[in-house]
Amino acid sequence: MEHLKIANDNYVAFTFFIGTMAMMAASVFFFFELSNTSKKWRTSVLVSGLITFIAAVHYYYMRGYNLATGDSPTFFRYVDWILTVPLMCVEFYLITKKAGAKIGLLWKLIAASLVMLITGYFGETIDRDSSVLWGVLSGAAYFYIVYLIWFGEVAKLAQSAGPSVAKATRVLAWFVLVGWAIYPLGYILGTPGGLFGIQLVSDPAAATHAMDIVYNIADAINKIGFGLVIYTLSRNSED
Ligand SMILES: *C/C=C(C)/C=C/C=C(C)/C=C/C1=C(C)CCCC1(C)C
Repeated sequence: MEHLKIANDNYVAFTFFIGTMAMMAASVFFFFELSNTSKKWRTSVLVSGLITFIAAVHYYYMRGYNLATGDSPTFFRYVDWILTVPLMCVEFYLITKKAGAKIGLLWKLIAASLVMLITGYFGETIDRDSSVLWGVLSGAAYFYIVYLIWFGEVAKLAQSAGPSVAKATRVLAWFVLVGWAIYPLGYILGTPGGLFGIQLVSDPAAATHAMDIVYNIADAINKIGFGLVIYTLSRNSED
């Protein structure tokens, strides 16, 4: 059997390894902290741990797949997102529930995130030739989520949920607006021939590598950072 070695300048493999460890460490942290989290916030912190745990398992596989084949593990990537992004919607629902969030809001967020991810998957795999169209559809669903969180129901409920929930929602809203916007950048980088006439990396292999590095960085920021905001809320909230 051929021995697999990671070249020192293989930043793709490096970010897959560090991503795996970071997701594992974050999961252990969130799970162990559950026992000294107040009852009111326990489900929210548990969901934070589930998000990083699901990602840890996928990163473990993605890292192996990438090392063995040199390819981008698009399939595992999207399976991971399809599970973890709806769980992030659950977090918004849970923290605004005390202010009267209805289950319908959760379904709206989940439906929009599924549209965003399924169209993105089509653009990256099945229908590469129309990646611009799929990217635009995905972007529309993304902006709908941003709208709900910044100006729509989530924003309104957070305002009436007390100062600590309002503050945490504001920080999470920034994650969605800025942190999640890193993903379309990865998509543009990885699209052959570029997107909207933007071609940042012309060599196809280099473009895929750039895309994976961008996605890996975005996942670490968004999954661990998001969880830490919830964790901080669980410690600070006096209401
Ligand atoms: C933990 C994983 C997260 C938070 C993943 C988020 C993914 C996105 C916000 C992806 C968005 C995309 C677009 C807005 C357009 C291009 C296609 C996608 C799927 C990369």
